Amino acid sequence: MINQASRHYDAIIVGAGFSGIYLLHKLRDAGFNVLLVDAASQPGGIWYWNCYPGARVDSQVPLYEFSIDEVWKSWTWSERFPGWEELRAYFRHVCDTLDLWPMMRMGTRVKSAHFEKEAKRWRLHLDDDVIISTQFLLPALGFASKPYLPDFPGLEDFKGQWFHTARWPQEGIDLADRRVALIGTGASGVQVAQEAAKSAKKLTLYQRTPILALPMRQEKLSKINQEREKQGYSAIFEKRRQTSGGFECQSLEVSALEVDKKERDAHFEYLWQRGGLRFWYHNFADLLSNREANRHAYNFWRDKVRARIADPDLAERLAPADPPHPFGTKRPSLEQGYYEIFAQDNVALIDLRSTPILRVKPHAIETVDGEMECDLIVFATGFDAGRGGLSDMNITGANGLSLSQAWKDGLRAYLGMAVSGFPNMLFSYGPLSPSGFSNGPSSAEVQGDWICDFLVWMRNNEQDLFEADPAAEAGWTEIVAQAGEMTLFPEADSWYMSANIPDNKRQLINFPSLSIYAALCDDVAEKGYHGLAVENISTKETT
Ligand code: NA7
Repeated sequence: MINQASRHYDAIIVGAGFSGIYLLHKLRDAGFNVLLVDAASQPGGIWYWNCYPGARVDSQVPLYEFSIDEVWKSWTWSERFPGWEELRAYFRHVCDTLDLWPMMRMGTRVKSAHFEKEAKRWRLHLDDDVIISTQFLLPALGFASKPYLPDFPGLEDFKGQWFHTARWPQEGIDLADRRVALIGTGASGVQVAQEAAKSAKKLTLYQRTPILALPMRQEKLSKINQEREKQGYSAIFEKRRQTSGGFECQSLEVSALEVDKKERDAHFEYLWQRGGLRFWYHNFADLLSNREANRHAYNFWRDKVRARIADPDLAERLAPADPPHPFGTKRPSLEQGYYEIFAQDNVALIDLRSTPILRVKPHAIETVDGEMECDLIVFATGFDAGRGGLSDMNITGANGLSLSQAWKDGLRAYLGMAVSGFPNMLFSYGPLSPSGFSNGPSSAEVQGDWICDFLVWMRNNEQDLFEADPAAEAGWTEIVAQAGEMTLFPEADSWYMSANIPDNKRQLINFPSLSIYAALCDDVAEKGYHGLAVENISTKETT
């Protein structure tokens, strides 16, 4: 039985990760009647779904947290790069501290959302058959909410267990003494591999493209040291909004080609020793735009990694003489002893470029070289990034067109937030914004502040309907494409290019700089939110 709309809200947020929680906090404080809905039973976004062994964040403390004073002042991390359990606990702390629970409806999936043209409001059908409505719809699904499962023939007949890393059972899976087949070597694959190698009877890692992984340099954090470091937090939080990646610093202004080898290697070495993603975001100015500069970085990385691998064949597969793609155009991951696991007797690497998978058999994976038995298959094969989760929400706009249909020829969105034909909808952390390229909380706060300011502006100006202007939307989509052309990103078959999903249109799905993005959004706001047509429904005045 369907319960008709029992509640109408000013705004409904979908998603309880960083972007959704931040929006909830901001909009509640701004006086909006707001509800947050999430399919997960606990907040945390990807840290709810990605609870596989070893799952942890690749941004170091204090970058990967909210800049909200009462939250960070009352929270202490135990590790420099926290794991999923601690991240989940952090989200509970955020909701407790900000008293957000009463506005959260967890464990509820939005089955569909459609814009009612007459009533000029969004109606949401929830999976418990409740229907709710809202003036503003704010999907905040993250870029990685729809896992990608390649279509390997025979999987349905597999007699063991199989899981995607992003749909790991909440009760956990013991890897000890299992014969684990792991497909994929992105950030998730590396983390699972490191854990599985410790206890699995056999770990077979199926690699299509070698990951260009960087040393994490994990550290335990003491409360007392952290309290001392907190004196610098406000400055770091301010700074991270002003950098291209949302980190505490960004690329140097100097080209890798302007300095001699000694100086260049000294900087590479400095970044390497400091660890984390710095080799990616604090490198030379042209790391991601000049092939020669990029090659210097790759060669440095390759030689560092090869020095850790005794077997030359293995070294060539994990760190090839020539780069599989320009360094950093696929997301590097962080590793803790990843390259050493391949020397263990219980670990094997299969290179799918020379040895493709033919099919899954009831107890094995068959490649062109024969069968390798396994009783657990782990798919660390990534996501339909950016668009997948939004498409699955079955969003239908004012003209009866679904968002998937609207995007069939490619993604388009004004400022990476608003889509023409979908009035009163803004997504945070969505495609064509800096989301995938930048540190999550930094981007979530920049967009969350902007969205909240805009809705307050609408209220103050007695406007209640907005929609992206198609020309402005096309202009923004072109800006993102052009920004991409200035970089080496188009050279990789990455999820950044939407090239990891067979049928998606190849296009850069993220704006490549958070600081420039924030400045452009601020400019739009200062000029009266141009590019967004606004309307007062009662008086029908349009600006
Ligand atoms: P990623 O980074 O998208 O990695 C997916 C991995 O799966 C990658 O190694 C892919 O190889 C591999 N893959 C994908 N499809 C296949 C098929 N059909 N056969 C074999 N291998 C395949 O996902 P993650 O979950 O690791 O990380 C997602 C993001 O989370 C990450 O970028 C960070 O921002 C955090 P490929 O490279 O395409 O050859």
